[in-house]
Amino acid sequence: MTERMTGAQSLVRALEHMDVDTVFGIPGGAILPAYDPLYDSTKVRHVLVRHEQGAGHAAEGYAQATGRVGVCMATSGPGATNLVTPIADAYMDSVPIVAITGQVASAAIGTDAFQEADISGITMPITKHNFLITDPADIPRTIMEAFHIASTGRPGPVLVDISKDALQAETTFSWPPVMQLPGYRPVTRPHSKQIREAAKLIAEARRPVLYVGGGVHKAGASAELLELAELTGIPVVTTLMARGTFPDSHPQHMGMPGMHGSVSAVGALQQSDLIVGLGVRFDDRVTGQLSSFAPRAKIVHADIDPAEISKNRHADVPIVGDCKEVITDLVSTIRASGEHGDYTDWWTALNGYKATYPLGYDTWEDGSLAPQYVMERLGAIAGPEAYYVAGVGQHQMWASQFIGYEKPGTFINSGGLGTMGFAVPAAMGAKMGRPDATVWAIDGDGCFQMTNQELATCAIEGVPVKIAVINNGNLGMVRQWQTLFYDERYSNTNLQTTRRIPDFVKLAEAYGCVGLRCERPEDVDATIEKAMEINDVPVVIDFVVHQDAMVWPMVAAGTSNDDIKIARDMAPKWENEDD
Ligand SMILES: Cc1ncc(C[n+]2csc(CCOP(=O)(O)OP(=O)(O)O)c2C)c(N)n1
Ligand SMILES: [Mg+2]
Repeated sequence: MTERMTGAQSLVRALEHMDVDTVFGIPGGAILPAYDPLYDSTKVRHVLVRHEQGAGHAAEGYAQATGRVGVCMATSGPGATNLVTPIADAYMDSVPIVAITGQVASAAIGTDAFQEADISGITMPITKHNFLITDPADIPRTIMEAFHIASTGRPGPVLVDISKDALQAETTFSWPPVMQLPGYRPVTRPHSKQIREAAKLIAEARRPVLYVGGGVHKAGASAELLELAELTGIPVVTTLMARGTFPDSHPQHMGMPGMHGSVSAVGALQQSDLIVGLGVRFDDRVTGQLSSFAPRAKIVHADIDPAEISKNRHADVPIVGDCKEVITDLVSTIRASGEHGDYTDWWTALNGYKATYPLGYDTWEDGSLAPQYVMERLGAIAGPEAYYVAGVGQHQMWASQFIGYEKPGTFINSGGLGTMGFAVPAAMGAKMGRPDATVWAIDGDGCFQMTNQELATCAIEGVPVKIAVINNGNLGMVRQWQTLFYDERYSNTNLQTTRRIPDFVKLAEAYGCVGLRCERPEDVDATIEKAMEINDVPVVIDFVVHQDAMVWPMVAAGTSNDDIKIARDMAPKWENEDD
């Protein structure tokens, strides 16, 4: 049935048909026609944020916690450009979001009209796809296409920019529209010959590793991964984007690889003779210096995006496909062959690394708080069912290392872009997507000062997130690099939060949240427990920690993984050095 309505009404109707329940945004002139019918929608809840960057990260948090498409909305010009950072963030981490922006009237496009910015041009390299609509008849079909593109194949952000006159004009609406995407056909079924090749290499290998990335959870394949790991007995490493996809407590788990990975995970990759990469991209933060990465390893690389395969490291066996199908096929092929590799010596070496180089940290004699201890207690008290959403910096790495993840998707962070300010709005989006779950943001004092205004949104909209600010008074991760590589010359990294500017407890209270402070190890449990008991308003804990805590292990940027340090000037002793 076709109905007459405005383009704006057809936009809202299309969102309702796509089962959108939450949109994060801020109105303005060009998008205003869309906000009028939105006012009447009983299905779509619009959440008025305080900054469009918050809308974008909230959409990402919502998407990552639910597996559904997150939606954000902004006006033209500055509203749209404020979405650029979260769009780039979603692109780097393959997060399915749809960003809807108003554009100046079609006749004014290209004239430097008031609040005009070419947002489709600006976001061309950071969106999976984007659209500029000037004909209202295109709105329903384009919305359906945008959701389809964002959520299928390798997920990612899609922008839909709609000119104001297209929103205002009369059009006809009918549902469902017919999508017109003839060139878009993501390959999900892996090639059986490639699967057999991979199974053969696995049986022949002596030192194999399953290198697991964000793509495995995105494919919903953590159960299949567990089956593959236990069937073959191969050790598993989980990247920053895959923490929780394989349980941390599992004896086959070696930890996180990369710049701040564990010795066992980094060593496993470096010394392997076969890396089975699943939904990974051989990112520089994992490989270190590429030319010396895992020099003796053959590579099986499975990914849904063919552009990832052999991008950084040549794949001996490339497999294009959805990780769930790839892993399922690998399991059945290996099972049918009945062949098993012998990894006994390999496990002896790896268990040695695990026992000799566990993750550890310094405690402080002056009685001040070690940030890593805060993470350990938070993980223990909030438990594996909670969601943990990190900012970017030292606290992010400690959150990855010391909380302990058992469930897929429970650690949400900005991996690829490394966006300070991600945590508070992303935690808000995660909590709105999973209202029954406990959602903890773990933020730095620097990051928190970039997007904490969304605490107002949380308090007013009734989104009781919990925020642990790891307050070391500094842009700690940058300060760590200055300690190690710039002769302790601390240029512009001291935020002077020790002067309580701002006072995070008062700031929380000003935003209608509960503010707590914790400065000593003996108060950590009681403070976290108090926060766990408050479920009607957001809670912020100011954890004042020692400013000199460092993230270890570390592979210095651009150096070889073989040169990983477990503390300043302290390197592990590798098994093969004796060979
Ligand atoms: C938007 C943005 N600007 C700058 C950086 C560079 N950067 C990376 S970590 C970091 C320090 C973060 O400080 P804080 O939030 O206090 O976290 P800490 O490292 O102290 O735990 C900076 C400035 C970044 N990642 N993102
Ligand atoms: Mg800091």
